[in-house]
Amino acid sequence: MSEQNPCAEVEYVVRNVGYPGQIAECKPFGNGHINDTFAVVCRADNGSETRYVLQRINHDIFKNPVQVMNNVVYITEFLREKLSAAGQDPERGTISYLRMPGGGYCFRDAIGSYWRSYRFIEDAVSFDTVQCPEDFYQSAVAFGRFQQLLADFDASHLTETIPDFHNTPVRYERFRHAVRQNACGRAASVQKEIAFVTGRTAFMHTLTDQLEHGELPLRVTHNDTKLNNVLFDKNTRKAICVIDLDTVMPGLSVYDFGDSIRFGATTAAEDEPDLSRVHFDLGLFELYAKGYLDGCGGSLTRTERAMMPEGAKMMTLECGMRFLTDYLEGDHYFKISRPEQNLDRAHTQFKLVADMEACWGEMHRIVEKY
Ligand code: ADP
Ligand code: GN1
Ligand code: MG
Repeated sequence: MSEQNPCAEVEYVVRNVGYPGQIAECKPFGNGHINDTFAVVCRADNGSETRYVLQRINHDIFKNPVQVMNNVVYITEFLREKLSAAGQDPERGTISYLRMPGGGYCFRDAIGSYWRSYRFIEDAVSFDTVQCPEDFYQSAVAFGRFQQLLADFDASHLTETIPDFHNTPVRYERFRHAVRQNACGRAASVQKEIAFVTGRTAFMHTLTDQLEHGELPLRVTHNDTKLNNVLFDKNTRKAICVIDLDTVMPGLSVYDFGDSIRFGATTAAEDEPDLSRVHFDLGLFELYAKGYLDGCGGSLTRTERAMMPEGAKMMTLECGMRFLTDYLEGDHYFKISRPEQNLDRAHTQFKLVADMEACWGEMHRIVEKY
């Protein structure tokens, strides 16, 4: 096997993680920005096929993949029990990770990459943009319910897989550092974007201050609540399973709410280059707020509900700042498929922030209704 050839690496892993039967197919899959995902089809002697998701965990980002797997296995086992108790099918409602040779849930290949695998949830789809409002509502209920299911999960079992993940002031410090370093000589060309961020530093402390003062409770949250991290049943089009659990950690409910809004309550894709097509959609904001609160089943405090608009703006601003940071640093964090994609992503997020500011009162009136 050549160490330089990623295909040979994948082939080696597929042959050595202990899948049953013959490997019929293995191809790249999904649109995540972080891990490398493949769909693997295994064929048994009787011809029946079983599909698996195989992922190379991004080791640059997740410094300790074994701890990531401890977290996600703990969480999915907890969810499995809850779903079974509620008379639901845990095989569709959560992820089932495979044990790897050696007994753990991670496989380390010859060049030091970490891999994991889980059963493919059949007849399920995920969406990269909101195609119909009902899907977005469904995803909101799923993330709200996820929050509620984990309400009594003991957070001391969890390792913080990426420290300060949604600590916006810390993210801002890293952004300032990237501007100062100017590693790729790109800072001069993005002065307007840099000014957009620095003009909002006071706002960035809002949620972390409230957490510190005990006004917002620390919960176990998903922290990456994009629409494409929910699977929908192909036939009923109901949201069935929340995936991408690598960043499930202690966090704020408004982070989960807000991250879904920044990705879904918009008229265009996250990387749309034509900003005239990017608008914050207040109707989708309201629909998601309703679905999220329905899913949470009354478990959020009054302050959490009141701070949902702040969560939306914070996650959008923070994500835009992270895309801009990555652009300044040479695109090493988020996967890109074309030059300037991270800059386009930053632009859409800043456009959404500006749109939210323009209807700030309206956003608050909406959440006060519920
Ligand atoms: P990343 O961290 O890179 O975002 P994800 O775990 O979210 O990785 O997986 C990437 C994409 O693969 C998801 O957004 C989803 O579209 C798809 N996907 C992952 N698991 C499944 C599954 N069991 N069934 C169907 N699609 C899946
Ligand atoms: C990444 O892994 P994925 O594609 O679901 C990122 C999120 C960002 C998102 C932006 C671990 O999510 O924090 O909000 O891209 N995940 C990580 O699309 O950094
Ligand atoms: Mg994902």
